[in-house]
Amino acid sequence: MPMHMGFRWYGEGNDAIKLSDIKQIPGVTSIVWALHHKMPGEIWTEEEIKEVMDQLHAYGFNGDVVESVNVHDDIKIGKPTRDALIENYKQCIRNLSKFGVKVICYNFMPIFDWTRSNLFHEIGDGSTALFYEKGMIQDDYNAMAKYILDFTEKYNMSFPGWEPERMAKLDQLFKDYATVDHETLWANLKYFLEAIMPTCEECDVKMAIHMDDPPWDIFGLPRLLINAENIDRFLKMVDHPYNCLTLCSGSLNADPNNDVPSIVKKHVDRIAFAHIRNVKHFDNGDFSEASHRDCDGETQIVNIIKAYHEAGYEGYIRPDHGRHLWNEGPGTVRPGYGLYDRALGIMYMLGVWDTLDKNAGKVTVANSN
Ligand code: CS2
Ligand code: MN
Repeated sequence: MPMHMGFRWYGEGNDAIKLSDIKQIPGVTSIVWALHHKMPGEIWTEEEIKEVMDQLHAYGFNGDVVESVNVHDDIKIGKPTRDALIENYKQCIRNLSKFGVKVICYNFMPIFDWTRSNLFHEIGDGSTALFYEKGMIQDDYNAMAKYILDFTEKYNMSFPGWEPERMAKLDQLFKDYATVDHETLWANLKYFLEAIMPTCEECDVKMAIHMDDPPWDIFGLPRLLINAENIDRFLKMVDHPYNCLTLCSGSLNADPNNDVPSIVKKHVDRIAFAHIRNVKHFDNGDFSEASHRDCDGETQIVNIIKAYHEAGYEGYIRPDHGRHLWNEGPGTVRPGYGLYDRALGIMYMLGVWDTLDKNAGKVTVANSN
């Protein structure tokens, strides 16, 4: 079985992109989805899950991968309330498995998900991309949250991990995390995973942790999934076949010392989900997201695809953030999640993949959805 090509979709009424648009991108079999209106800790009901699955199936897509079932802060902090929240998480796993879900992507970053200082940075050819200006993301977490929330409010959308309800309690959240250092966070992650692994095994659902983005501490908050050494530690800490990775090339390569192809080679059996994103670095530590073309960034996109191909990867793969092209801009596109650049990224990846198939004497079979 070859790898499965996926495309992230935010759902009916929550994404300007239609399933019928995605259907026209060659090779896509899997829609990566979520119930974006759910707060961390809430149970996803069977009815709600079925509704989305039916929409996906109507276009011949599978909904095997969910991104994300977000983990409640109390679990990350290790509050006494965590056990009840973990029970809810297990119930989500059970409910999702009833509709064929195989992989849950999640992250264990304190408070914030991916963090950028500019959502529409001009990169010089008329397109825009997510940008990280190091100097802007230092001490003032309120200013950064305000930048994101002003945007989401103005354009009437919400970003996963940046829920206004949580952001309204930002100072309290920072107080709650004050005692959570790296070792505490590792221990709380272990506690969470050990509690849910039996359910994952029973339900045949892999938990695939996303890399931290950017892969270093921000605003004094600890981050764990940041380099090869910590990935090794994570996989050994809970050495279970259902404890897997979402290996996000762009998140990791925001630190140019991270060599993603070597991590693919070492851990391919534990990579349930691959995110492919390219990053361009500047000497002062700033970085911009870039097209998937290898030479437009330093992430080694071709070597990454090659590493997956050589290892006979059979998991799920998707283009991660793309640039905004051809009239995609504030108000018409979800930052990082436009239609065109991600579609171009898929064609680039499949171009490399199919060439490798040919070189290896394999016949590439068109995906029958
Ligand atoms: C995603 C992450 O947009 C992105 O960068 O790859 O936000 C990812 O969905 C979460 O961290 C997973 O919980
Ligand atoms: Mn990613």
